Amino acid sequence: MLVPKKKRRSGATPRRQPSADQPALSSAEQAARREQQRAEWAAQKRAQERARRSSAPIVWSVVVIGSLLVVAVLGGIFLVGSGGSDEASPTPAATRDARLGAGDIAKTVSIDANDQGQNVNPTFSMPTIAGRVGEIIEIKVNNIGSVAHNLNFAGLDGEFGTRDDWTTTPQSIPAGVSGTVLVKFDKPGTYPFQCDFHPTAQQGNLILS
Ligand SMILES: [Cu+2]
Repeated sequence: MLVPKKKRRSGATPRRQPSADQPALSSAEQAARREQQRAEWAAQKRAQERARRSSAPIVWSVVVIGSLLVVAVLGGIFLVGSGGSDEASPTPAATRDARLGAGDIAKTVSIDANDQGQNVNPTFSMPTIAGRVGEIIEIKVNNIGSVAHNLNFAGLDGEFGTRDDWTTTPQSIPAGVSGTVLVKFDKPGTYPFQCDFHPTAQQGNLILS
């Protein structure tokens, strides 16, 4: 059987070209050879098709994994850019209040905010803090409870929720996380603080002499 040339798959070239010094083949031999070649091309095409199909899921997996990696990397950059992950810094750095002036921290006090693990009886472990007038006091608030807490000073006006409050960073400390607030008062006195989420139960005083 003769296969017209134009019906052959474009781009496919016979593997064996008869060379000039080979004896001429009979038409039956030529036909047999063409038939064999055609079968080879068909087999080749099927093999390519199989390879393409079996590699498609792999290609998609690579694309999906690659996309996830890009998202993860960008997420990491975003976290670092927005102040670092919890691992890097359990206590986020507070923006320094201009009222603190240029002085150094004179004293650091650590307080636990607790709620018995059940949002019950919210307390500060140390409701009374003593200090000196004019010194910068750093108060670290460790939330060992089950819900968000914070620590907020009423400030010079003695009222909570006003502009002269001194509040932890973050303003809402999630369970298991620590926050920090720096305070400085230039007059002796008793300065009340509270947790804004439990203002009637969770209170304390800073007493400056
Ligand atoms: Cu609280």
